[in-house]
Amino acid sequence: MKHSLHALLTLLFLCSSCGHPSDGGAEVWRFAIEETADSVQDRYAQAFKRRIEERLEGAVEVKVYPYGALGTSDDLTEQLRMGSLQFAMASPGHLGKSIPELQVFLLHFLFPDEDATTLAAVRDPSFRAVLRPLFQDKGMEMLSVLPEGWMVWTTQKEIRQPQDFEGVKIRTMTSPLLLAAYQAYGASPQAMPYGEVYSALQLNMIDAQVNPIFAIEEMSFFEVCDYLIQARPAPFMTTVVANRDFLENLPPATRDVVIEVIDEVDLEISQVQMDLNEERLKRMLDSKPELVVIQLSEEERQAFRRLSLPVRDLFMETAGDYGREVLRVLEESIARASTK
Ligand code: 6CS
Repeated sequence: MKHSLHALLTLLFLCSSCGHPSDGGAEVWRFAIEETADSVQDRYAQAFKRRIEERLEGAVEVKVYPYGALGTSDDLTEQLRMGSLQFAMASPGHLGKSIPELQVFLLHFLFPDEDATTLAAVRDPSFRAVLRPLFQDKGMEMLSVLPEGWMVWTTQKEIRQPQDFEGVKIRTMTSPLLLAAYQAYGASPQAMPYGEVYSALQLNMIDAQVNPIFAIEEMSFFEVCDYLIQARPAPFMTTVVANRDFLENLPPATRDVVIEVIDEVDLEISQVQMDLNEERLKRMLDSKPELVVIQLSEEERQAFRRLSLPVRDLFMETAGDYGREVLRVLEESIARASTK
């Protein structure tokens, strides 16, 4: 209800011309991201903007809205569905509340260690095909799936085994499966929007949170923690989405340009993402050398992996037959990608 009101007010505020030029100037396409300037999502959206504007020769201007400008991730999804945004990033960590099958991306120890294999699996046409109807049913078109780097725990204490999580209040994104994932380790997870995490850590309302390295730096979470724990439970994933009616109603040649540009940006972004994560880790350690970085050993990871397996059953229960199919196709895509 609160989100609907927020979306409606934003729609009225933004949508005086709903993307169409009123003065013969460029048509405006609005692209909202769930992260701040110079994040992985921002680099993606800026590359999309540059190429679209160039390719469509000034007929279109892409406006990129960073996190906070238009509300939380849930607000962005709602605005996209209502048509006040044409493009947005929508992460399964939040979108899984309304599309439970997407929580497949949140399962721990499902994706392989090799980034290239994960990338090939999420690009596999059969996996994309099984995901697409889930978005279409909600008025969206899924254009891409994007890994943004391994999830890292930021904590106040050393965590090497599940018992160390006992009593730790860890913030997760808002999809319910994430609560189950951390409850399985014995932690006390709490879901909240991205924008509230820093102050919750600062005020000791939570002790820990989980995000990829670049995000820990961009949101300054490292300032309010002592440890970065690299257990590689799952990569952070997002999806790039468009309003379905908007995309369907584009002239075919323009729609082809959008698809071409998405393919091109997809190819560039994996290296950008890896570089950003590496660079931001250095930056954090330069500004806070006492930060302790711990890489769990394979044996230590196995203890978490064992506890994570029953959460797959919970996923299958809550995501139903179609969710089981999504998991099956993803596992096949991972297996295919691993043999390449
Ligand atoms: O933790 C979150 O809520 C957010 N984390 C990242 C890296 N991107 C967007 C998402 O909303």
